[in-house]
Amino acid sequence: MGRWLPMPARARHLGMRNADLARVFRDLAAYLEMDGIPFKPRAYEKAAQAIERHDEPLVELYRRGGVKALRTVPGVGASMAAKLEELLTTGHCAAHDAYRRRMPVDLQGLLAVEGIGPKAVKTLWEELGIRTVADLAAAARAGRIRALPHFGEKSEQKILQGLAFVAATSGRHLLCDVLEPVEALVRRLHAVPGVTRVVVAGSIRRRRETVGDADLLAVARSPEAVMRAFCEAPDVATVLSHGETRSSVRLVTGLQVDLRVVPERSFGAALLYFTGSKAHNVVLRQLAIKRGLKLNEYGLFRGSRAIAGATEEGCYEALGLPWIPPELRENRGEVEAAQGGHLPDLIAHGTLRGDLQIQTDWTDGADSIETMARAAKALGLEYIAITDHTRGLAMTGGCDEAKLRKQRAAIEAVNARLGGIRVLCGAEVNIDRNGGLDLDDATLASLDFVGIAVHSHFHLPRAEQTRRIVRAMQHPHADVLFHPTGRILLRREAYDVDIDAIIAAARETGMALELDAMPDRLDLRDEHLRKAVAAGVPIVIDSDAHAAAHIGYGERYGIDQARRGWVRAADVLNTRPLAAFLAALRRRRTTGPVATRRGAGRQRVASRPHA
Ligand code: DGT
Ligand code: CA
Ligand code: CA
Ligand code: ZN
Repeated sequence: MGRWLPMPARARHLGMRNADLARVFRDLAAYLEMDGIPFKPRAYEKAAQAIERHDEPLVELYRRGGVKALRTVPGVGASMAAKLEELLTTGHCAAHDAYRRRMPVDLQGLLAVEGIGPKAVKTLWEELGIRTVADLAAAARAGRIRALPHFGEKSEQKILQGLAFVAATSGRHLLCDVLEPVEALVRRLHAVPGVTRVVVAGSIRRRRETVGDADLLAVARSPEAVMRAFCEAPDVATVLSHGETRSSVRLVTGLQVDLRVVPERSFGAALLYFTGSKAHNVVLRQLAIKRGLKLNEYGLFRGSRAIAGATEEGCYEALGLPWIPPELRENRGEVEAAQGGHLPDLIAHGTLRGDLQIQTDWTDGADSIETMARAAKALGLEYIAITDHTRGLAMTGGCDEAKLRKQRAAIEAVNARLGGIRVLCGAEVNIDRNGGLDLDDATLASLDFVGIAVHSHFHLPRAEQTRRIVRAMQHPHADVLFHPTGRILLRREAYDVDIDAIIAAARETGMALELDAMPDRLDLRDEHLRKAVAAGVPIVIDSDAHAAAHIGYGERYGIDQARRGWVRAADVLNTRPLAAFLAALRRRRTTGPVATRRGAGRQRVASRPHA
């Protein structure tokens, strides 16, 4: 339901995605408006919307039916279809390129500022040479905009307000959306002769869930050649600055990318500096000062002599520290832990053995039980749990008791057909408004694995929401709380819930908490994970897959997020082999009433090393 889905792999490799095509059309609409051409701007704007909303990638549509098929998209006329064909076959559009040469400004960036329309962009460019949002901010602050024709003190004020809003609310991207274009850029730069290193630093290297901009570092014999290749890369929409050792561009996706070329002897210091976080850097610099040293992006210096700088390890070592994993570099106690020799042994990629939240075509998933099982097996997983929705979620065709009995038979048939992976019977049981579950106890008891989740009444007051969820967690047949926060990144806030109370309840009841690895969800922020693990609460990392292509999310995004939360493999139930996993589930450990077993599960889970 409205989940983030990746582009089908086929379309991605064949060139422009619908979003890219729509962006070019939006640019054209703005350029046409600047030229004062009537009607056409609206037509291009409307076509851009239709292209963006079109379910099938236009590249597929074009391959099936050529230009004629493109004209079936609402609002796309003959000349637009010709432009789409040009874009799909060459990656360029001559008309668009000509406009961009005439007015090389960060068009979409500027238009995103409230109060700036295409005509204003044109005037700002022609009168003041404004190309970027940063140029605009500088001009507005200097009071240069009020002097322009058709502008005034009031519009300057409005622009300043618009800029403040843009700075505060937008401009961040999901990590999952930036990884691929950034990696493509890295590969391109690697291919430039004389380039010995290209790496990603900044928040991407720290694997933050959202990213402001991308920071690349390179070591190269000829910095000019790298800079040229960077600024001329096919994904680049606008060159924001082009210098000898530093350039910035905006990609067609709107992501800003900064590239710096550094000398080999400074590479480690530069990587350390530009990986950040800023707060981590500040602590390291203070440590250096205490030792009579100076740390900056060029190296670690005693007086004018560099004592480290070529490698990150060397810099840390000279500061008396072991190397600290980038995911921990947020100044949340990692430097102290490093000094004390107790950095966590972070969960590694490739350690998950099972995936525990999987929806199928029995409810709102796209694929069959068998397809999901085969996909999981292909990725090397040992077990999965099918957790379709329950009847409380009527719009998904949620399962009732009878449907779950039928599904068990279907799962057993798949297990009989398919060796090498075990499919468990589970459910994502709906928590009702009062904390009750929508399946009877006998059915819950018959399942191998029970996740419970809130899917409605997101806006209850905090105390009520917390009480409701805690009550559901006390149900003796529940193993894990799915969607502990319900947030959707950059779109929907978490429910107002007392996460400390949820963690305390998990600790008391022996429940596990889910790290949902769907990359626009990641229920459980880094700090939540850290608190949960510190409390001895077991974690489950799962993909929340609604299609076979999602099964890898636990490995890709879940582990990254877990590492940011100081999670070790032993803290995660599904790093265990099947038998140990099943034995560690709350249902297997809880013989009597939950209340008499307080804390027992916690100790076993926390103290037992990863099998
Ligand atoms: P983002 O882009 O908002 O997701 O976050 P970052 O961490 O990538 O931040 P960014 O791109 O502004 O800068 C990259 C790194 O460069 C940052 O993590 C630390 C370093 N850095 C930037 N400005 C400063 C600064 O003024 N002082 C120090 N110590 N480090 C800085
Ligand atoms: Ca950055
Ligand atoms: Ca940056
Ligand atoms: Zn679903």
